[in-house]
Amino acid sequence: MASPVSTESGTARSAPPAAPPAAPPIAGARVFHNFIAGQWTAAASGATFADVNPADTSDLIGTFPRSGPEDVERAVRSAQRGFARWSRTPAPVRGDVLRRVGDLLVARKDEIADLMTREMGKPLAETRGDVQEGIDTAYYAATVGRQLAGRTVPSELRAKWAMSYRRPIGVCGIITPFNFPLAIPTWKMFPALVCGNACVFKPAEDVPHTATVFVEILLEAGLPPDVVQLVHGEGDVGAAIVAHPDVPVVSFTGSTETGRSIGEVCGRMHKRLSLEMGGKNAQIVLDDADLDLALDGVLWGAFGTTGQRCTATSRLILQRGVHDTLLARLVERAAGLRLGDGRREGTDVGPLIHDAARRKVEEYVAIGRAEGAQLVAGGARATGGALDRGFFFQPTIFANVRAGARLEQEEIFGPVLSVIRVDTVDEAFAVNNDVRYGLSSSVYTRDVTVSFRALSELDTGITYINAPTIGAEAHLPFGGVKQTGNGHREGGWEVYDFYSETKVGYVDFSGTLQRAQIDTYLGTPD
Ligand code: UN1
Repeated sequence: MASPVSTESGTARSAPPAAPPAAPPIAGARVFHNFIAGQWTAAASGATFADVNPADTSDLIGTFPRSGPEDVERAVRSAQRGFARWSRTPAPVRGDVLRRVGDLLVARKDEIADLMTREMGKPLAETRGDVQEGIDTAYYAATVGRQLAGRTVPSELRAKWAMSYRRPIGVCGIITPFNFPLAIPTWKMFPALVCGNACVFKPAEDVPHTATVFVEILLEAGLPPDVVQLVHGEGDVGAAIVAHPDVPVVSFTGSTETGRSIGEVCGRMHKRLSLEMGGKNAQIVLDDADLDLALDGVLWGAFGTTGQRCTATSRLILQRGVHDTLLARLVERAAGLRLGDGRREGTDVGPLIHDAARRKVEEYVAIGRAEGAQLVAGGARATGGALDRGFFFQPTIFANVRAGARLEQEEIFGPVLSVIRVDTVDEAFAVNNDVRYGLSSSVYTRDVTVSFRALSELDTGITYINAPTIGAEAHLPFGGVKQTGNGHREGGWEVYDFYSETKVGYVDFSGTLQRAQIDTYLGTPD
């Protein structure tokens, strides 16, 4: 079962409720629970699912509740109680809880990174980075508690004040993916919480352990129990949260297909919805680029996190003059990447998250071949020794990929890079833009004019100059255009607008009826 949170730390304010004992459905497995209505509890149905290490499927992390609508119902009821209390807590006090969350994440960074790598595979350097992104988000949110600004502006009438301010909204449904098991929940929940909302959190079923530890930390830091609910399970749990009439705000990161159906429900129910979805991000390398830099950038962008980032570099657009040289060097370097258990020193690339993800990558390799692209690296499962126990796949590169081909257009979410040759800057930009997604883009060049053209002409939410497509910083707005998003941004200062409702107040202290737009107008001073 989930280990009760240590309260020995000086930062602990109140001991969170301990998890109840439960009969393990799989002999010897640790049994974890939901956190609903202030208690660690099993699913109402008693059903569970197993969480396994994708680098070694014989390593069972534990079992988690396979929840259903009944559990979601209880969670929403409790979160409403939490909201009633938390929304009245002063925002600086709310921010202070998040500062303590940041302190606890700092203290437990290595431990969380280790359990996260065990659960989803990316190497320890990356899971430490994931925790760091959560720490950065916590400390940023903590200061926002003292800055949730509105505006006071002049009224057009005498003896009258006009001002805007923010109000909390209610219960937020938070649905998160496996690839950033800590960072993405923090991007959503910290702003939601500092704005005074309560959260019903449904993490991806591949990473329930990280989510459990995250909620333990929130409670240890002093978040009142009803304010956060953790409901484990599969897509039907997310669907029940999205469709619940008392969840007015939904934030989702995941596939464009799932985002579309969430959007349909939220549209019908007039809900506020933030979507972060697919990407087909390109790194463009122009003839004048620093090739060493470009090479390091594409290896990190394409094969970091085994290509399982929505910001991953899945297309490499090479100008003719550097095409052959860079491609040859890239193929050589890709072959030297060390695959393995992310918890082992020296591993560059971990496994894919599960077998279905690996099968999807295999399908795209077949599609690439059928489309006539030239496979120049990888293309098969990585096998032999310990690799046989996990979902490993070789870093894969296709050359001569045709712009417009499925391989070049569709999100694969794996270690597959498509190389497209172009003649000119204009052609490179056109190829970059000719996809339905628009999250991040990258241009390697020494030309300042082309750099600024890229910033203004590439249709993505983020453009990097001389840096890879991954690595957005937590204190800047994050999100994409076209079918990557729906216009909202996470991170930075903008996300606080999503999680708060703007209200306007007018105070008339003239003692008379003053009629706006009628009794005064510009140009008629006393
Ligand atoms: C994601 O892949 O869903 O910019 C998020 C980056 C990370 C976040 C990725 N900071 O690559």
